[in-house]
Amino acid sequence: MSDLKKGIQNHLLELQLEIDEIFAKGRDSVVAEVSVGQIYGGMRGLVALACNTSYVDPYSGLYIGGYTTDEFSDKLPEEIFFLLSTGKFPDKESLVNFQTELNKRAQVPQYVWDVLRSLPKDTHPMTMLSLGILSMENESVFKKAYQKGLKKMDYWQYTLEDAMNILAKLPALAGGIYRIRFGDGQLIPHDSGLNWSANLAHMLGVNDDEGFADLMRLYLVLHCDHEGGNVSAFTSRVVNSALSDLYYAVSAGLNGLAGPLHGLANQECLRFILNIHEKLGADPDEDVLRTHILDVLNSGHVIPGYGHAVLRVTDPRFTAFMNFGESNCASSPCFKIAKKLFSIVPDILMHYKEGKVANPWPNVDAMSGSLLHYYGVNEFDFYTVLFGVSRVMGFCAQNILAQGLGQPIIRPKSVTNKWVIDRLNAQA
Ligand code: NMX
Ligand code: MLT
Repeated sequence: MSDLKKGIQNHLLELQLEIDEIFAKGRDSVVAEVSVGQIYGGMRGLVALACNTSYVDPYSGLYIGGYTTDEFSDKLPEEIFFLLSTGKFPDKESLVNFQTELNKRAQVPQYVWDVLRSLPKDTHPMTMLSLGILSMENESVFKKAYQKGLKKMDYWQYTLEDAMNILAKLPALAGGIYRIRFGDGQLIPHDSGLNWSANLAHMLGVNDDEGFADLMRLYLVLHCDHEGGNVSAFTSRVVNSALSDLYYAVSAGLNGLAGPLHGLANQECLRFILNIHEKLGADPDEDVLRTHILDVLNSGHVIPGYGHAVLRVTDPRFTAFMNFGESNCASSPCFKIAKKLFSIVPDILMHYKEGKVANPWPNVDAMSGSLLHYYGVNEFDFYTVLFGVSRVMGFCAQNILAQGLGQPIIRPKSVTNKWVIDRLNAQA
């Protein structure tokens, strides 16, 4: 058994003991309530899920296995996947074994390229990523084992196999999508001597700079997971809870990530910055920039990269990207505009329409595009694919743990307006 699998098995035992203890203390105890506002307001703040891969604190941001964003941001994505799914970082040998296993499975089947090449030339790269993964669904080892008769307690092991096969292929898939969609269509072969993120940097074929490989590493680390309730992870979990295999679940999660209020915000951010650059120049006057932002708000648009459903402070993932920019591309025009926006936008949003914006601070998407642009990834339609490659780690870890803990199909109760009115009348 691999160290990763052993690690997950041990983690599942620990988590199961905690759940046993929780249930012994009171399976029927009420720990949270739901308000009418939450029923109609996207369930914001409603506590209704358990997720043990990561946790988002409104005031200090993302934690993985108890580590703050600051504490894990210098790691490799492979180490982060280990942490998400086992609760611990791998030792050196376990890491190398895991990387070797990923390298063995990295080859993307030819039919995937045939599918992707047959799409209209202007297909969005997120459609290509989602479809590329979905097109491999027939390879699911979970599905095959389930059809033969799989015990519930073994679901997670086959889900892990699917996860390994999907994760291993992601750098080649994303690199290939970039080259088909924006380049000459020539694929760059996977290099078994490189790690997961370095391979992605290599297969994009944009830039040989070490700084770019390090940005890819950081990018794939910072976007990996954001607890269980974000649109993409929740979607992926709901789909997998019906025992649709991981190919269906990952593809579904990516379809949610492709929305402008979620992962697509990163491409919208760079579009926003480039637009400022074009209209107002590389170093816009603060008052002019302020007026521009108010114009955008008053025309009914959101400021991409600002706000969050859970966070109430600057996203520490934004800070990690900003620190990277300070060290690597402080004088780049896009980075400078992104920084200037950070000094202006929160104050505007804080006071906009009597403070209706719950969180005026930047999220992960406000800075990442400027860094990619500096290294020559100028096609911002591609940015969410990079977010997606990373977030698949979270989808996989969340679904493996949920399967291992025997979690049931997700099916909350919805109600009609009449039900709510009757309930309120009964309370009056
Ligand atoms: N610009 C303008 N208005 C905003 C913004 C913003 N950045 N953020 C929130 N609002 C508005 C929001 O549209 C809503 O208005 P209305 O009542 O007219 O519908 C009001 O403020 C209250 O919304 P909140 O409770 O603050 O935010 P909510 O939890 O509903 O949504 C986001 C969270 C992230 C969807 C929202 O802040 C947003 O649309 N931000 C811009 C898009 C973005 O950056 N998304 C990326 C999120 C991170 N990610 O990568 O997934
Ligand atoms: C994420 O990383 O998923 C985003 O910050 C959105 C969220 O957490 O809701």
